[in-house]
This record gives sequence, C-alpha cells and structure tokens, in this order.
Amino acid sequence: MRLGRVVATYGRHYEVQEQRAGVLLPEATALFQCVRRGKRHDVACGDEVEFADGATGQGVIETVLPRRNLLYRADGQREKMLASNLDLVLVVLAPEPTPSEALLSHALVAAQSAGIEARIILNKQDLAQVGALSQALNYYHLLGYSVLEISALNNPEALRAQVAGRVCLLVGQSGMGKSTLVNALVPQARAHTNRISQALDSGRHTTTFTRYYPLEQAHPDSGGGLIDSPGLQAFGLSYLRPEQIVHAFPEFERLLGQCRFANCRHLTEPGCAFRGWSEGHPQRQARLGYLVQLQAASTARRHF
Ligand SMILES: Nc1nc2c(ncn2[C@@H]2O[C@H](COP(=O)(O)OP(=O)(O)O)[C@@H](O)[C@H]2O)c(=O)[nH]1
Ligand SMILES: [Mg+2]
Ligand SMILES: [Zn+2]
Repeated sequence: MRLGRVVATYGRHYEVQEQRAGVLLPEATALFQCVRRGKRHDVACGDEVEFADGATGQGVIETVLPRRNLLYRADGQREKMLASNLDLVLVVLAPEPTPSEALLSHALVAAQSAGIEARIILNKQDLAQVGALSQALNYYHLLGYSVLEISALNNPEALRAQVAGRVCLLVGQSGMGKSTLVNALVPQARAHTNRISQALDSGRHTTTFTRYYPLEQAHPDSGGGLIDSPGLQAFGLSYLRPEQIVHAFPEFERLLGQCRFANCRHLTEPGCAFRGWSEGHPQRQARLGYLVQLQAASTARRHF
C-alpha cells in the first residue's frame, strides 16, 4: 500500500501523487491514475489516501484518511465536495462576466462554516468597470475580509506572497480568471491541464476538473499550492443548520438577541433588529436577503 495525496479529481477518476512524510514525491514517477474501491463517491481533491498500485501508473484508492477540513456545497440533498485540507479559500471576482454577490456571500459562509480562512481576489484590475465592484467590495473589507486587487494578465505576482506555503482553493464563477491566475504562477500548470483535458476527451474548453498545482518554493518542503476548480453558478448550503448560518454573517451576528421575538426569521416580524439595521442600505438589505434565503433552504431540508 502507498500513501498519497489526491491532486486531481475528474468524474470518478482521481490523480494521486505519492508522498512520504507529508512531502510529495517528484511528479515524473509518483503520479497514479486511480479509481475508488467500491465506486464510492467520497474522495475530494486534497485528500490524503492509501492506495494500491497496479500496472503502469494505475491504482485503486483503498482508504481516505481523516481530513483537517472539507469545503463542500449542497443543493437540496445533493452534495458536492470541492476540496479538502485547505489553508485558504480565495473567492475570485471580476467586473466581467457579471459577478454574483450572492455567490460571493455563499462562498464566504461555506468557508467560515468549514473553519477555513477566506479572502477575496478582485481580478481584472485593467478593466475600466472595476471601480464599481471595488467599491461594492469595500463592504466586505469592512467586515474583515482581505480584498486583493489584481490583474492576472498584468500583475499576477501580487498573489504569490499571499499563497506561499499554503494550500489555497480558487473558487468563483466561470470566466473570472482562476485558471489564468494559476497558469501565471505555476509554469507546469498548462501541461497538467492539457493532459487531463485529453483524458476527459471532451473537446470542451471549460475546465470540468479540480486540480492542485504545487507552487515552486525556495525550499521544496515549504509546500503550498493552488487548486483550480470549475466555475460555480450556485453555492447551495442546505447542509447548514439555520442557526449556524447567522454566525457567518458578522454584521448580523452582532445583532443576535436584539429582535423582539426570539425565533424571529427576519422576514415580516415586527421589531426585527436585522431589518431595522438594514433599512435604507441596499447592500445591507442584499446581505440580509442572502441570509434569509440560506436559512429558508436549510429549513426546507430535513436535518437528522
Ligand atoms: N482583461 C483581463 N482579462 C483577464 C484577466 N484574467 C483573466 N482574463 C480573461 O478572462 C477570461 C476567463 O479567464 P479564465 O482564467 O479561463 O477564467 P476561469 O473560468 O475563472 O478559470 C479569459 O479570456 C482570460 O484571458 C485580467 O486580469 N484582465
Ligand atoms: Mg478555469
Ligand atoms: Zn429579526
């Protein structure tokens, strides 16, 4: 049995890189194309696994080792793992295509509930329309989230200092520049992407797989890298319990207990502190809308 890290997930196929003492072995000889024993659906990019190797770089994942954390989403009862054992979630936004503030808020809630630090990357600084988005993101800056303004095309290096030595997942809508950022910081990324695209044999240009790209470091042991993921259109969080969600909204969490009714859903109840604080502030109202929407989706799902 060998020990490895899942560095790519595509469909029910996994690319596993062997590791010893927590350090990935050189790609040239340590990459294995694996399937999961018993066709189970419980492997995420970033997982540490035990696998049995077969012929010519093939393998079977036997055991998924305990995770430090797991970022996942759920729409209704359908759950989808994004990545595990993360140090940082980077939510990538850009002025075009039209960014979704709901998706941003959901991603921040997901990271917080998983106990993972989240930061915001505002990409495409070179575009003129970036000013309005930058202003909108000031709200999140004031909530305590780091916002890094960057252009993947002109100054990608600013990101390197933020990610050095850490395992970072890039999430966001399609077209925001996640893959461009990865390709700018990791020279070998394109080769891996092409290889997996060919394995998928789809002829599509969108990335439909998640892959970890180690960053080259001054010290090989310092680790860290970027995980590129497919574009998200929605980030359902129905697995959260209604009372968990408010803790991922810092501006509303501090108002807890101030509504007239202890079981206030912040919809139409009189004396609602959340609505009172939001009235006349479109951005606060939008955020309250996301909170209420997440709570409704959570209540609609049965928790056991
Ligand atoms: N103007 C501009 N375009 C960018 C920048 N970063 C990425 N793009 C473009 O945005 C498009 C989508 O980028 P991609 O990396 O595929 O986005 P992804 O879907 O998030 O992986 C591509 O045409 C990129 O060339 C940037 O900083 N400025
Ligand atoms: Mg991409
Ligand atoms: Zn209320």
